[in-house]
Amino acid sequence: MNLERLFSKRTRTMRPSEIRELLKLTQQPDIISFAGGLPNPNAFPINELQDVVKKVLDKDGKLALQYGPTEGIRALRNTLANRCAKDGIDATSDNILITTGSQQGLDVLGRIFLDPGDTIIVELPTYLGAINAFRAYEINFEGIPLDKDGMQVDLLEEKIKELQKKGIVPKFIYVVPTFQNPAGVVMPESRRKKLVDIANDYDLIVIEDDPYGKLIYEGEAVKPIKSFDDEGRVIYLSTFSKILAPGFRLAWIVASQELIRKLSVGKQALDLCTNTFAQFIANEFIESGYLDLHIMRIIEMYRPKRDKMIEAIKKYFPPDTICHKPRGGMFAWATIPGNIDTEEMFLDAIKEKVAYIHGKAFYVNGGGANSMRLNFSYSSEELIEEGIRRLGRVIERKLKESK
Ligand code: PMP
Ligand code: G9A
Repeated sequence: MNLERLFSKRTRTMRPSEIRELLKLTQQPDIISFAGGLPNPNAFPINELQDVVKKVLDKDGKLALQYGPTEGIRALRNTLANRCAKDGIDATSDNILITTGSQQGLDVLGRIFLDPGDTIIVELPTYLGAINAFRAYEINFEGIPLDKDGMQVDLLEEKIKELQKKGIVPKFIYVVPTFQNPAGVVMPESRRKKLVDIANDYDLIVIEDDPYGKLIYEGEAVKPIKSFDDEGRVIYLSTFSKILAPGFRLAWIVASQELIRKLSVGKQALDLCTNTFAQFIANEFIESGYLDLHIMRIIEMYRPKRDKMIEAIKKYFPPDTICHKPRGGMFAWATIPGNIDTEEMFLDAIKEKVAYIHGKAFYVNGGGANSMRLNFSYSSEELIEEGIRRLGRVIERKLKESK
C-alpha cells in the first residue's frame, strides 16, 4: 500500500530529532553518551518520592487518579505562581498552564500562533526540539546569531526592519536566554531589557524557554525576560524535567490570562489534561520542601562534572578548540578547528563508543558544521574524562586525514 499519497502535506516538513534517534543508540550500556540532555539518574529523589506518593494517595488519591482540568490542578498552579514571584514574575494561578513537558508547550504555541508560510525568529544555534515543533507548522525561520551574551539583539532589530521592508511581520521570537541549549550562554539583564523594548516597539511576542535557569554553578541568577514584561507579550516556559525528573512529563507556561485560555483550548485536543497524578506529586514534593533541596543537591553534583568536562576538553581536544565554560545548565559547546564536519565524524565517534550531537542539528539555516554539543550531567566524571579522551583521538585522526 502506498501510504505516502495519504500523508498530510505537513508531514513532509517533519524531521526525526537527532536527540530522540540517538537516545536509542546511546541507551546501549557500552556507549559513553554526551548526546541527550539527560539528568543524572543517580540523583533522582526516589526515597523522597516514595514518601510523597504515599502522602498523595492517602490524602488525595481519588482526585489524583481522576481526569483533571486542562489548565492543570489549581494547587500546583498556585504553587508555581507563588514561585514566579521569587523570580520577579507577576503571576496568579490564572496565568499558569500546566503542560505535558515543555515540548508540548512549544507545540501548543505553534498551534495557536502559526499558519503555513508564517515567519518566526530563533537563535543561531537553538534548541532542536523547538525547531522540530515549529517546523511542523510549515513556517519559515529567520536566525539571529548568538555571541557569548546570547542572542545579538542589535542584529535582531536590523532583521525585524529588513523583514518589515518585505512586508513580513514575524509571529514571535523564540529564545532560550539562560544557559542556552545548545550553546550554554546567558543573556545579561541589559540585553533582556533591550529585547523587551524591541518587542514593545515592534508589537511582537517573545517566547522565553527556561528549563535550565535554576542550575547555576557560579555567579548570580539573571531575572527572566518575563520579569521585564509589562505588556503581556512575553510567554515564559519552564519544566520539571531538569530539576526533578523528565519521566514526569510535567512543565508549565506563564502568560496573560487571554493567552492561557487560548493555549488551553489548543491543548485540549492533544491530551485533555496533563497527568493529574504527576501534578499532585510534584505539588506535594514542592510543598514538602524537597524541590529546593533537590535543586541544591543536583547543582553540587553537576558542577564537578562540568569542571571535569571543560578540563578534559582543554587536555584532549586540539589547542585551538573554542569552548567556554558554561556558568550553568547541562551543556558544553565546542567548536573544533579545521574543516571537520562533526556530522560525518559521528560515525568514527560511535566506533570509539562515544556520542554527541553534531552542531548542524541546532541551526535552521546551515552552520555549526564544526561544532558539537556535549552534555555533562548524565555521565560519571570518570566516563566524562574517558569519553572526551576518545573524542580527542577521533578529532586528531580526522584533522590528519583532512590535511
Ligand atoms: N526546551 C528546551 C530548551 C529544552 O532543552 C528541553 C529539553 N531538553 C525542552 C524544551 C523540553 O523539555 P520537556 O522535557 O519539558 O518536554
Ligand atoms: O530527550 C529529549 O529529547 C529531551 C532532551 C533534549 C536535549 O537533549 O536537548
